[in-house]
Amino acid sequence: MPRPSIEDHCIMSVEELYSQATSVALKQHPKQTDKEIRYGTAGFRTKADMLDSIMYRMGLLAVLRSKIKQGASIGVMITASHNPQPDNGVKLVDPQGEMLEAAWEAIATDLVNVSDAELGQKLKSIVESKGIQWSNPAHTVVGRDTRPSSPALLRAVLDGIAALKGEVVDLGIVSTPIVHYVVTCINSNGAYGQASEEGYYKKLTDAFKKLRPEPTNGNYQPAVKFDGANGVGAIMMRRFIELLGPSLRVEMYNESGELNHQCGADFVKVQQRPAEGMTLAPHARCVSVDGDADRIIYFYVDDNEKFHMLDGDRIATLVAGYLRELLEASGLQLDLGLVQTAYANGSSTKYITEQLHVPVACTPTGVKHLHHRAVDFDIGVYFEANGHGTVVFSSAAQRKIAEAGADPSLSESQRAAAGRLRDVMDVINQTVGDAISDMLLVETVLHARGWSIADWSAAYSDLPNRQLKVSVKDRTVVTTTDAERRCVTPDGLQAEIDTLVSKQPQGRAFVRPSGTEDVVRVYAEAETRTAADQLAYQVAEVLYRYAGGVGPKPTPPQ
Ligand code: 16G
Ligand code: MG
Repeated sequence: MPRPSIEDHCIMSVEELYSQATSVALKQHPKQTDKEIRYGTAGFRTKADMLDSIMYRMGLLAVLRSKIKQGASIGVMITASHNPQPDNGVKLVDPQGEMLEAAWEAIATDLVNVSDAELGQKLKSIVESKGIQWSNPAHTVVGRDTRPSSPALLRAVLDGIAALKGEVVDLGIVSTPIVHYVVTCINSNGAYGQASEEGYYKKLTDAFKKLRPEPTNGNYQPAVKFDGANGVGAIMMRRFIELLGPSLRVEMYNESGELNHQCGADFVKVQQRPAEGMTLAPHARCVSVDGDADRIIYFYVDDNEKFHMLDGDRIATLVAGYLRELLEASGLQLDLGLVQTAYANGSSTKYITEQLHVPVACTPTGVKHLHHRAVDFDIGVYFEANGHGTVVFSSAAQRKIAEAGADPSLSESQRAAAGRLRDVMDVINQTVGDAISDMLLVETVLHARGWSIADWSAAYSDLPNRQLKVSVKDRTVVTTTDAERRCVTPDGLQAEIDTLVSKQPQGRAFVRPSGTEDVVRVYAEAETRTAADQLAYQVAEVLYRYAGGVGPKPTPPQ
């Protein structure tokens, strides 16, 4: 559509803007289906050819969201993360770089589901019910992943922003964490860093290089094999390689084939095998990121070609253990904690609480839950087992760390530890899980410890575990409590699970309805592979009976 001029802005009334938004929808971005779609934990996500009208409306919504936040920048990321290439999606980023506020998820759902003819009316009712000041400015920051469908969907978002006369910064092809970073920088007036893609690379790599004047240390070798999932992570990594120089040698794989196909963090985690297309070597550190580079999994093969995976739990324990050490060495009194979900391997929880003495909190699945809990600590480390996570520092903690680095009353070694903590903080993208920032953080800790990947893996042994899914008539009949570790309904199901679990040494199991698929998930772990498989099957079987299973019954492990 032709972009309205400044004069239009002055003369068009709000009512005219609502009707303009409706007419652009009708003419250029008509609604494609009457099937309801919901803004879920990862925003809207579906087949790319069903998304044009949704993208347009999310452009409209980003403008309203910015206005209600007094003109603060709002991010719009076009991506479907680890989903197959034909999918796409969109999510909004709030002013501090956090996920969209829950109440606005419902507004987003409402806005994309009304008919084109009712669109103007819907906008009006959002503006009026939320008391949005129309005279406030609106700023947005837009990014997209490498999917072939993304440029056309971007145009729809831009049309939505233009229809309500919002300003836009288009970052082009970037990772999801870069959008979160830039939004945070703009809204903090640069306090978090320089508000550009280049500013992001520079902040992370400068801090990383400072932390390792010598690239080698003990068993640590500065080389990784990087699986870019054929996506934006590979493009970003090319830029990192230029800036990292000899401090870290990165061998690139999966840069330009079909997105996420037989590679990437989700493939490695779910299939429990190396990404395809990589040349493996015994004990070489391999890193897989997902399609929008906000998740990371490490893995390696040993001398017997056995596959070993180091997932989000491993990263969380490695990082939390190191931060605790730096806190002790600096004498800083800050409260450090780790946030996990029920999926965290029992061995990781035991290791971090009993051996490293870091307290652990558990929240329901979904990044926003972990993030919210993590900010209750002075320093909160949070990771999902699937490799999404980061570390957040309270503003008081950041101030104390900075002051301690220059405090003459502290010993030289205390000041050095505080200075290190400050540089470690700069390697971390605190705004959201960030695959490449997390990788630099892991490399920093392994280097500091002089550890090879096998040394890291030897810290503790994971309990064998198994995940299954069960289809039921209505998955909402399964409700949970205690951070999804126990189920409340259907009546009697939890008692059956308790009985099954009590028969397995180190047994643990839970069931929860998926937030992204029409299934109920089962997780079980136990002392042996056979016991874990058996327990998962037994729990799936009682779940099928109690929750109205449909389709094939769970089958016993072979
Ligand atoms: C979403 C969540 C992810 C969670 C997954 C669980 C975000 C950004 N993403 O992808 O954190 O692990 O859902 O899926 O929050 P499930 O409910 O189907 O098991
Ligand atoms: Mg992702």
